Amino acid sequence: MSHAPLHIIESHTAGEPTKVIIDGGPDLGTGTLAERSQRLRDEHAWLRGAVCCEPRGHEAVVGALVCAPDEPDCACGVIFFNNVSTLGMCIHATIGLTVTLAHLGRIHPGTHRIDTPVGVVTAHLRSDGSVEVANVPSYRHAAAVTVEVPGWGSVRGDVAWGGNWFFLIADQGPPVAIEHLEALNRFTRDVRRCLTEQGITGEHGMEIDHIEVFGPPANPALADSRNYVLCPGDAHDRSPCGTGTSAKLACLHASGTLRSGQIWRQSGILDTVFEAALEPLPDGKIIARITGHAWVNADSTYFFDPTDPFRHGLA
Ligand code: PYC
Repeated sequence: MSHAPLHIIESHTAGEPTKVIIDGGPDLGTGTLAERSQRLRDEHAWLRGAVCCEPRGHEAVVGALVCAPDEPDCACGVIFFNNVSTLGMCIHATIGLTVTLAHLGRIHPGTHRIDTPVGVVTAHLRSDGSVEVANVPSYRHAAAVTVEVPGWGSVRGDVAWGGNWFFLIADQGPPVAIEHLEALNRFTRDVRRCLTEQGITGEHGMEIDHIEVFGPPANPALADSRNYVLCPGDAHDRSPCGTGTSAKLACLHASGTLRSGQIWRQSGILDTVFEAALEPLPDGKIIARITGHAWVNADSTYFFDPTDPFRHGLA
């Protein structure tokens, strides 16, 4: 099958790539963003192959398909995906999307509502180019859960929702530093496999598909913590992971460690930083506000020559 060309604006947020599909994406019909996201996942796998796999992409890329919103007063709707599936929410890509829409002249500094498969988020584009995203409500689902991981022993972590499901581990496993990427990847993949095997899930049996490990920051004057985040396609997040930072804030709130409005500076494996603060909700959940920068770095047209055997990516 061949397709119309895709118009894509590329950017990175704190080192993590986003490709925003502006034109040429599949028609997903109407319905909520969650319904359309399911349709994209089940019926249009070619898009994630074309955008997030070689030869055009790679496993760390997150795609963001711009759609009509379902909720009123939204600037747009968006469905996030990576090389293996769709994502509920993605904050680095929301920051990338906001900067991309500004680059195209479609939005200006100010606050914009964006419809996503897990609910409406708001993105505040500041005149200095930074973007603050107010995420969907985040919460800690379970504290100090132990999973047995052959070769690594008993690993303890919290289970939390930040727009995706996370298992958050502190001060266990390999050191959180770029020299230990391979070991961190092995450790977190083993943990995720064992969580599934041992029936440890998010609420309502939801799969925990992101694993987040925390260690000390490189420079305590610049960050409070450094993380490594394993994403569902087995790539690690190059940014500090906005949904992972939201999950972290939910845990810090639940343990009484971070107050409303207090700034948490989360650095990622590249030592880039997201600034974050929480706002408590009456039901014990929080709204996490995550601030970061993105830079537009390419404006591309993808062609689908029917004679190209890899036009839909190397699966
Ligand atoms: O920033 O939320 C995020 C994210 C999720 C997966 C990759 N980045």
